[in-house]
Amino acid sequence: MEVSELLSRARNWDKQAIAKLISLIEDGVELPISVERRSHIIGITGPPGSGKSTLIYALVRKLPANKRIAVITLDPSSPFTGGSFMGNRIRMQELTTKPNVYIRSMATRGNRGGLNYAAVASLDLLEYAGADYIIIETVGAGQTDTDVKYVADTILVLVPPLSGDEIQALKSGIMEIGDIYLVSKSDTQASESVYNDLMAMVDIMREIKGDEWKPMVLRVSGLYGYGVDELIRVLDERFAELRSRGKLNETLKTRRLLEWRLYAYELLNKAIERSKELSERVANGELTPAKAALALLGNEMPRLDHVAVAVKNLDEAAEKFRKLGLRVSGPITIESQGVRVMMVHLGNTRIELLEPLGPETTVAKFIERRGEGIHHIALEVDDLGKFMEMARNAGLTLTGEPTRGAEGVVTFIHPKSLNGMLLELVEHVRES
Ligand SMILES: Nc1nc2c(ncn2[C@@H]2O[C@H](COP(=O)(O)OP(=O)(O)O)[C@@H](O)[C@H]2O)c(=O)[nH]1
Ligand SMILES: [Mg+2]
Repeated sequence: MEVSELLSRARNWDKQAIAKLISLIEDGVELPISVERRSHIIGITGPPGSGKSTLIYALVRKLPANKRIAVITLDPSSPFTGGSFMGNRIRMQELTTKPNVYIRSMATRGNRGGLNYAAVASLDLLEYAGADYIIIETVGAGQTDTDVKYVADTILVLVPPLSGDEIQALKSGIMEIGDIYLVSKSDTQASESVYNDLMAMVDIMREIKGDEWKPMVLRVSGLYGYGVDELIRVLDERFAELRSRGKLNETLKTRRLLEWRLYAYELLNKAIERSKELSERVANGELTPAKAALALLGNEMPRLDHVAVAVKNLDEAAEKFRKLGLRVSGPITIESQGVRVMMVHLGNTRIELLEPLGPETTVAKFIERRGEGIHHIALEVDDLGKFMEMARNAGLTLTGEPTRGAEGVVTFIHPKSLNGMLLELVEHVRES
């Protein structure tokens, strides 16, 4: 089935279509979706065994049957999908047969933050499919597992009955990110002191963080359903408020950024795995780790920095490239070289458009002599001094000492000494 057909089915909450599309996302396919915020995205985090899955079960059962509910669990031991062998697993799996409930367990692939690219990209799809609630279960095990804050409108942190020391340990990481702290397993005796501890913690944090930060502390028992109605009421109220204050789109921005970052991580990881030759050269000490990292990103030196084209009318030329769907930046004027410049951005290099500032400039004379066309090509080198020395040793003529350009230091190799090619050498100034 075509992606477009699947998408229109997903729009009607066809769970099979949603499942297929998420599998495509997991294969790295980017779906043509533009997101409009509509779902309350609720992150549920807490240490393993704190009762997250059980609470989700209780929540989903109590949410109205006319609401579309999606659950994404990044918990490898999720009882919803058969990952664990606990007694109530069968009962919990029954949720998946409800037509309004879609549950998906996803691999974390060892990524930081518990979330991976596919999980984040799936939010776009689920929102497009009209989910009213999207619940994400992440295993909050430490400081780095907090990416969920970039996608969730509301974060629930579950704190099970713990000793004082254990609570101290929790505070260092996930205790910072909660919107609502839930004392889980509140059917047990030990939960009372946790409640008091959390209230005290929230008071202290509020003093530090100011009034903007007003987390709540509630008691719940997923197992017996205590406090779940109250939690739903609080969640719905909060969502209405976030929506009316325009906060949903702020989360969308941080979500896009996270999705981008996670996709890049995955590409990078794959590239590292594939780069047998590079890794050998690093291991042997042939290539420094830093240079190899640049090479991995397609920035092995020297690289083609740009191809420069002399044009009579810069704006007209730029317009043609824009019409080809390319991004054009500039113009900037470089008096010392007598040109006005725009850059056309390509994958890993650029086309530089040069318009002469006046009839006496070298570019004007070039156009007069040879017409419009390729004027020079530019190589980026990582050590200009060293490269110039190699050029001199090779008998090539440099046009002069390096000068400061817009992006770094540059010099040229004269075309008479290099088969008619004017070769610019540039060393970019990189932020260190
Ligand atoms: N007494 C009690 N036990 C609970 C409650 N919620 C979960 N549990 C138990 O705690 C264990 C871990 O629960 P689970 O929901 O899988 O935790 P998760 O790892 O955070 O998802 C299971 O044995 C549950 O039966 C609760 O509200 N009260
Ligand atoms: Mg769980």
